Amino acid sequence: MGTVRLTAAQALVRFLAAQHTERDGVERRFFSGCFGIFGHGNVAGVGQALQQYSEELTYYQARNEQAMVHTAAAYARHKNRLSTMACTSSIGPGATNMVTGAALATINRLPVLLLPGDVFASRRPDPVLQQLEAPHDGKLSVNDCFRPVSRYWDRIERPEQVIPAAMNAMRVLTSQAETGAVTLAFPQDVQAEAYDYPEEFFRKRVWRIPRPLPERELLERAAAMIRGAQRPMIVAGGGVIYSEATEALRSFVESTGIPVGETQAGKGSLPYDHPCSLGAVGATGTFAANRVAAEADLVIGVGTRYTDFTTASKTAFQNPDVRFVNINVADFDAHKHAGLALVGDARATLEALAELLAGHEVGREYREQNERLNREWDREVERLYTLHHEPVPAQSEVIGAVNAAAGPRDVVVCAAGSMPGELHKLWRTRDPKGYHVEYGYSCMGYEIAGGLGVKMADPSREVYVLVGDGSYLMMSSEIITSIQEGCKLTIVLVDNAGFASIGSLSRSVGSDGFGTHYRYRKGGSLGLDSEKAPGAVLPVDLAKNAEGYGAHVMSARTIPELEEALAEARSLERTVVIHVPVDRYVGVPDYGSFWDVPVAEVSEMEPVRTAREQYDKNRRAERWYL
Ligand SMILES: Cc1ncc(C[n+]2csc(CCOP(=O)(O)OP(=O)(O)O)c2C)c(N)n1
Ligand SMILES: [Mg+2]
Repeated sequence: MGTVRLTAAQALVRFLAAQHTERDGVERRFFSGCFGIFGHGNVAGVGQALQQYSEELTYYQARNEQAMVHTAAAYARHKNRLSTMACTSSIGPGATNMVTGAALATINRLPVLLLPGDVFASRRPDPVLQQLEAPHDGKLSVNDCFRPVSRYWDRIERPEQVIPAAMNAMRVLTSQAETGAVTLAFPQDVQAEAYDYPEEFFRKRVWRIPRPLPERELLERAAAMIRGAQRPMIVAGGGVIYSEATEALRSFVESTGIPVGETQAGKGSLPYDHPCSLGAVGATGTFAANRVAAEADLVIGVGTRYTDFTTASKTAFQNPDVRFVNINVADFDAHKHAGLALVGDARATLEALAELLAGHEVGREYREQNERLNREWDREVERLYTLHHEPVPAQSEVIGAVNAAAGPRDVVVCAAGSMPGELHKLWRTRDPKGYHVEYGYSCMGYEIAGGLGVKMADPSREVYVLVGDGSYLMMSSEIITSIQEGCKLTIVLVDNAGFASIGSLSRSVGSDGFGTHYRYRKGGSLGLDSEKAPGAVLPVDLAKNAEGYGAHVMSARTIPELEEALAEARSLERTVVIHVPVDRYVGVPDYGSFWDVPVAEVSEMEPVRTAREQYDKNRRAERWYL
């Protein structure tokens, strides 16, 4: 085969355009486009290549490099990791802006390809604008920051290195066990250098996404453990959804009667009203799931990393004899809590287990208890949806109104603040892709950028972004991208003049909401929860801000006004922002759960000492699962 003379950047872009994945006989392109913000570190290299091959790989503009990585990660999540986007940045600040996005993608196990520009490989004009000089290390650049937050990291120092770097990038991005951010640091001189690339490099490539199965003997041991358990429960994580295992899970639990608690990434594994659904489990869990978890003698984790929110900091499972069986495509997760490790694809493994368990069912009493808990929980949701709190509503009522306005296939997107915990408990999910809360990194500022990624992944669904005022202030500029690309979002901006979440956490550690209010300084203080006459709330008008970006903006002071605005929003084509004030002090209760946040061991402040005493008591329930 012949060769073709291209720059390193042209070669990489042409390669990306030719990559595909295939699972269950369905094939699709792996890279749906490339986000980028240009500077001297990529305009003449990757930028030129994207222009030259704009028919093969669509270029998207973003406002902020961190945000574009969030958009790519959200896109990949909605596509069950079978497709994603690439992101190109200049050198220096453009590159390091992507580090947070990389961490988010890697922690959530979502594939994104990052192409930060890098300083000259030749080093001739050093130090170039924005170059970090390290007296002790000639090879170091700011892009070394990506190493711990990438699943594969490489620096392309010669044009021919594009070939092994690109192939390794694809291996990792398409591996369901390994995937995360992949960073190919791309020196600005090398991007523009030419090489005779083999034609073969650019042929269409289809990366098969397999459905591996654990050994038969391990499956049989797992089946025996399930048969022997009196009170088994399933913890459904994101792996259930990425593997498209929700139907397999449903039939597994319908035949066995085993109830299901869901993690944040796993919410939607069962519809909320399925009789085997206990809803959210763990620190932000329902009383239904948490009661069952406390007594469970066998926990079957499916596609879960068991974060501290899922295990309530290892207090959720209190049965002294509790054992774990973990179905996970990643060996690392399958072995957690000394579980029987079923390393395999969630769907294939559940199907294989179901066969081995044919005819097996949990006891009738246990099944009925769980069905009853499901109904009781839904009554609690209804209560919290209809608090009629005045003069401004509670956040749970806002969730209720948005849930009622959303169609069954529509998607709710969120990431940080008090909203994720409340959504985890209260959102009635009806579709496996209907719930998109980024809670691996819980990154303020993800919400709008992430919502954009979801909308790009599936324009047929309405996307409801629920965002707090704190998160909105951190990063809302992708509203502009959503308008530029005609990707309509319905953004519900929940305003409580600061951090309700951290405010309440602050009170629980004895700190009176210190540093969590958006208020004028008065008497030396920025506002405390107990203060009788704090400084006034800052005169920030977030609705006007959104209007300035070009969004269609509505304000709602009551739930009926919110319902009206949501109804109007459905018929609009442009991104909508609905600004709603809520009462920061009316939260959704915890239901027998704990989250380990250490309280100061010594303090001059009496409330801190009291909080520490309580903390020491609560922490006694933490255990090892060995
Ligand atoms: C980038 C980032 N910085 C800090 C935090 C810690 N944090 C979590 S929630 C929160 C406050 C969020 O405020 P807002 O969006 O208004 O939501 P609310 O707590 O009021 O519901 C903070 C500071 C975080 N999760 N992400
Ligand atoms: Mg807030």
